Amino acid sequence: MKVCVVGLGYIGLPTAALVAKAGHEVLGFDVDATLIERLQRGVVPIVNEDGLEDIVLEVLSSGSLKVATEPEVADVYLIAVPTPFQSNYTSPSGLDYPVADLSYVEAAARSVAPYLRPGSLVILESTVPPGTTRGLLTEAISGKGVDTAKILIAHAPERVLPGNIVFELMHNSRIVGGVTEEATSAACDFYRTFVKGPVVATDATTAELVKLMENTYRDVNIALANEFARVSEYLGVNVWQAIQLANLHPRVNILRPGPGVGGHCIGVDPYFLIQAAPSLTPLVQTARRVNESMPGYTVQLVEQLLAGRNAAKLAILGASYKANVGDVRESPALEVARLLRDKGFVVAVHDPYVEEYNMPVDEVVRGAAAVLLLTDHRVYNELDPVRLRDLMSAPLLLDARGAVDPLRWRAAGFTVRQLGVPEAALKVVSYD
Ligand code: SAJ
Repeated sequence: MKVCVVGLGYIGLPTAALVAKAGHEVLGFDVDATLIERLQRGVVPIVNEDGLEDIVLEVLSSGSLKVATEPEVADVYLIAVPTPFQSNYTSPSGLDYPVADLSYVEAAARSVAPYLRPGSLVILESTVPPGTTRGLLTEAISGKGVDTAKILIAHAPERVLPGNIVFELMHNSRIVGGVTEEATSAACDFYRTFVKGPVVATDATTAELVKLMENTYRDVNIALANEFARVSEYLGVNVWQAIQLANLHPRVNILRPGPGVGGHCIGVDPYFLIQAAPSLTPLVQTARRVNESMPGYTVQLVEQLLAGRNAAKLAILGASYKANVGDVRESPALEVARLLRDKGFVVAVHDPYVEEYNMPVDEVVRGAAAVLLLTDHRVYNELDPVRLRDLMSAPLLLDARGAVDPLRWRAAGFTVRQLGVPEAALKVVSYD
């Protein structure tokens, strides 16, 4: 089949490459001319995704994937554009929460509309509020004069985990929901040509809700872990140990506390559910508030650790939103950096996965009064606390991910503060 993938970002590009590798003729379309030009030169902008660069380069050089700044006539259109939220929105009912910005979805639908023919299949992969595929997407197409009764329109939310995209794109199950049964069945047949996991049929609105339920489930559970961290500190208990013990129960799996929830999905998608049913989502709203409070709470821990010391420079290890990826969107680490700068600190940031922050750790840590481990990249396991201590103006460590062995750092002379571990415990075991 001829497939046109609209939007060549974190999802669109890997999907376009895999669809091409499965034997389809693929055109990747993106409005970003610089991106298209870079791809044409063989530059793959997504890093640290196993196998991705090889597959993209292979299908680009074989010609089964072409990229352009204009769409073309195709049998299948796959829309994978961003759906961020509009911040600072106050709803007519007075509730203050962000709502989805669907302008990219609308623009994508309008841009492919002139190329649609009776029987064309249009699949939306972007995460959207329930009702968008049947409503806004269909209306955007019909608004361009297309008879949508003759077009097959479906939603198949992407569900891959950044850091493991290629594997999950092929092996995860897919939930596919059409606006009509004919659209559902055509879209399912298409996914079965390149997905090895089960492809499950439903309707468009159910598929939209399923995706939001998945990410909201994770957000609420991370909020619970964060609440447990704060309660444990208050009660004088080590949360990491308590979670480990609770998780010995066969039906309990508590997630990990941290400095906040970042990325473009988990911290965003619950708002799409809130937007759809504001008075029915008190739990989801509270979870968002808990997770959004974590960067500020992390700053309080830093101030406690500094204990009134005259600290000018602080060093943050890890800028990306989670371990072992180079994506800084909505990163809690950068939010903590911003809050600390607002308080007058000089903040140096290190991250081996992010070009802007990829420099020797020593340079970032030199002269700092404290090291703040905010993203638990694997490489930080190899840090030598003795060497770092000699570079710093004071040997203080805040570990907001429960990632380091505090005894090893204390043995090197560090005062260690871990999120979810009370100050009292710190005083008892400290070497200084
Ligand atoms: N986090 C914690 N504690 C944890 C787990 C995560 O603080 O125990 C934090 C991370 O550090 C990060 C944020 O939450 O800042 C989100 O990370 P994540 O690994 O939970 O999720 P994402 O955003 O990388 O990917 C999610 C996935 N959804 C689910 O696991 C339900 C992925 O499958 C989706 O495809 C993706 O969102 C998406 O695109 O929607």
